Amino acid sequence: MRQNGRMAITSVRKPKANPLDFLEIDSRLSDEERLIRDNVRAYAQEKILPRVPDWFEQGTFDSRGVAREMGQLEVLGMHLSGYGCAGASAVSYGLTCMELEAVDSGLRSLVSVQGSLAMFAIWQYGSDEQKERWLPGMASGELIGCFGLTEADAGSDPAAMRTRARRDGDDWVINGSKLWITNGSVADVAVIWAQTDDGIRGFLVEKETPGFSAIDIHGKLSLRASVTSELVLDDVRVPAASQLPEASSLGAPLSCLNEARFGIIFGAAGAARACFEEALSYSGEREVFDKPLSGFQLTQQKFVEMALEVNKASLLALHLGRMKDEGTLAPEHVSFGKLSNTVAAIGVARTARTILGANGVSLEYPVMRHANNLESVLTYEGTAEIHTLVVGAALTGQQAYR
Ligand code: TGC
Ligand code: FAD
Repeated sequence: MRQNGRMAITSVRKPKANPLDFLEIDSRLSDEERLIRDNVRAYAQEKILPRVPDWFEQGTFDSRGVAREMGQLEVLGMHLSGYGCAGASAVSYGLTCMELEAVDSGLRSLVSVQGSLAMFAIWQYGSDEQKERWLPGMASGELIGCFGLTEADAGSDPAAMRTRARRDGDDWVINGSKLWITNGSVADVAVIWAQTDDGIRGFLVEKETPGFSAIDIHGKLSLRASVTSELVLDDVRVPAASQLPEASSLGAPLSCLNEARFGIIFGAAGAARACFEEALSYSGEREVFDKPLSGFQLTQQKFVEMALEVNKASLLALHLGRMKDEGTLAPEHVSFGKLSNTVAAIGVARTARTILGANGVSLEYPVMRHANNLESVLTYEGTAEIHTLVVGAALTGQQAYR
């Protein structure tokens, strides 16, 4: 029926499904998990999100202040037990990463590197003295850590690292450099992985140690609200007690990566959800050709495709989280999740961006910021190609990355 030359909008059946939780994944969470998730969501959305666009535009980040806030929220190393850590479940930690990355990947990065890389390395491979010295302060956010594995010529292949530690009496002397290190210049302690005569070992290097310096990397078009640095180690002398005693091969840093990659599985789903929700809200208000953008078939197809990806990513994250809590999660499962969810998230972010038209390229909306961030997320913690090869090896029994 036409009214005033326009087609009247006929009544539509009120949908039963909640567009923001289509598959009712929330109902699969425990009350405690929901409570933790809701607390983190409220804090991140109300207190952190308003500051992110400025940081992103300036290419700065209040690492010290945000670390303290995250410490107060009890999310730093929250999946670890003792030493001031919250001892939460893997799912609760994952949901936390989801909410942090729904705000910005840089925020989740700070928490991942602190809790899953630096703190986990000390918690899993450190001496009692090292744990007492560092973990409580890192859990509270008073102390910041970074994780130095990547080098200019050894990214996907960390076994090729050139940084070397040689024994000299009761000390170790470390020479080399690390590149692309999150939290590098703000860290009080750097976990440095280096070759020794006995293979790869880990060392805790304090910020003020002579010969150690950190130089920030500028000009990033991604993760702009995150500090990324080069670390230089020029005859850095550390006592024997700075070595992580339980780390005896490349397997040690790679096991830390499992922890951080796990957080990214949830985090990427959070970034995707944020883009989907922004586009959904925008398209309901934006009128084109005399009706809401959301009423066009082409737009709806985009929403359906995004909803499939966001829901599948969230389900996958939850499934892998449950496996981790049960103790059945293997590294290849983590690779499967990191690969699947980062690829899905970047696709959702790009599609959501198209729905916002020109506004989509503006920092006033979060979508292109997420899309740009996700380029780093696709690359760090093992590139999409490396995780493809890990899953490929698990499927075929043949390693193809060498
Ligand atoms: P390969 O010979 O396969 O293994 C060496 C030893 O490590 C063990 N291993 C693992 N252990 C635990 N977890 C894993 N995921 C493991 N993968 C391998 C393996 O069993 C072996 O143990 P052992 O006892 O026999 O010595 O090692 P490879 O040199 O052939 O390399 C394998 C490959 C390519 C999969 C690995 O090098 C890799 O994962 N490369 C990607 C590197 C990467 O992800 N770098 C990330 C740097 S940190 C970062 O990006 C932080 S960004 C964080 C943020 O800001 O959020
Ligand atoms: P390369 O290894 O040179 O890879 C280049 C391309 O070659 C990629 O597409 C890769 O997938 C492909 N490739 C590599 N090997 C193969 C193969 N066998 N077969 C087919 N294709 C292959 N590192 C840290 O240690 N600590 C940090 O805190 C940290 N933070 C980071 C923060 C940011 C913002 C970024 C961007 C990176 C960070 N990284 C960090 C480094 C990150 O882990 C590496 O960039 C990543 O592992 C890839 O290494 P690369 O950049 O040297 O790429």
